[in-house]
Amino acid sequence: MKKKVYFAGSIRGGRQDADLYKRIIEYIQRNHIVLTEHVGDLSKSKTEGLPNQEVAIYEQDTAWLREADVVIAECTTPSLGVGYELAYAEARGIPVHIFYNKPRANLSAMLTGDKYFQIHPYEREAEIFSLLDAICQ
Ligand code: 6K6
Repeated sequence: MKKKVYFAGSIRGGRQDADLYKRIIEYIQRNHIVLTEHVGDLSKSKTEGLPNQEVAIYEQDTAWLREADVVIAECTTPSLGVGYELAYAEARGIPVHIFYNKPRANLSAMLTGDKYFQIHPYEREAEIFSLLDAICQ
């Protein structure tokens, strides 16, 4: 069955991994629905120019989180917004999978120490895709 996936990745925290986010999103989209396509491609954002854009972003993203079957986060680039989303998902019992590039990132103990989160350190990008196959069956 198609899953609704909330993909979380850094926006204001820094866009150095944006191309990786795009590849992950496109991979998931082969069989499932990604609610947050704009995280991989900022030109796909639909909140641009709305009055109270920041409030609109918060309202839309938290509504999508409540709707999601699973949250998949790429956390190599630290992001306050992603950290907030992970805690929001945990509070609502939504499964959360966190990926990070082990040689590049020193993930926060607030994530690695929280047994709720399923954490996947990786060294090569290909590892992400085989794990995604198992998560999004
Ligand atoms: C314009 C173009 C693309 O995005 C925009 C407007 N900004 C956002 N739109 C939608 N979601 C956002 C936006 N800014 C942050 N988020 C959410 O927080 C995303 O779901 C990301 O997973 C996360 C990133 O947080 P920051 O703190 O790195 O910005």
